[in-house]
Amino acid sequence: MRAFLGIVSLAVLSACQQPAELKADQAWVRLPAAEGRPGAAYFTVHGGDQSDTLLSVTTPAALRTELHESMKGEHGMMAMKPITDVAIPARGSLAFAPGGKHVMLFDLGPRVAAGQRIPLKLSFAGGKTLEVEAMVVGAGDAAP
Ligand SMILES: [Cu+2]
Repeated sequence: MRAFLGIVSLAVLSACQQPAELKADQAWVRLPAAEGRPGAAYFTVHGGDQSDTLLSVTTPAALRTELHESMKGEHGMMAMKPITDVAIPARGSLAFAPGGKHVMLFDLGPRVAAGQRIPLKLSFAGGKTLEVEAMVVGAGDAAP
């Protein structure tokens, strides 16, 4: 009986202490409607056991990137502004999605096309970097 209880409490303990790992998924990139305009990258970050801060997202497919947030500006027009130091809550998740936070991809390489996958590198204040493959979709295509 004691052995049985021991096993049960061990199982409960390990369920509570399951470590959460910082990771990112559901990454995709929308190409610009016109050549020379920036594209946009979206993804979801899942926090680890400790909160962290997303500092930058880069890709070899674009010369320059910026973290942005879209919001309703004056007269109901959508506007966007650069953001820095995006907080990722411990064990929480944060989505970069159309109409909200996104990564602007400036000077996309001319060979980047719909249907491809391009790597995104996410850098965090805690020192960790994550690389995810982003599905590339055309300007008018639905989110994958
Ligand atoms: Cu933007």
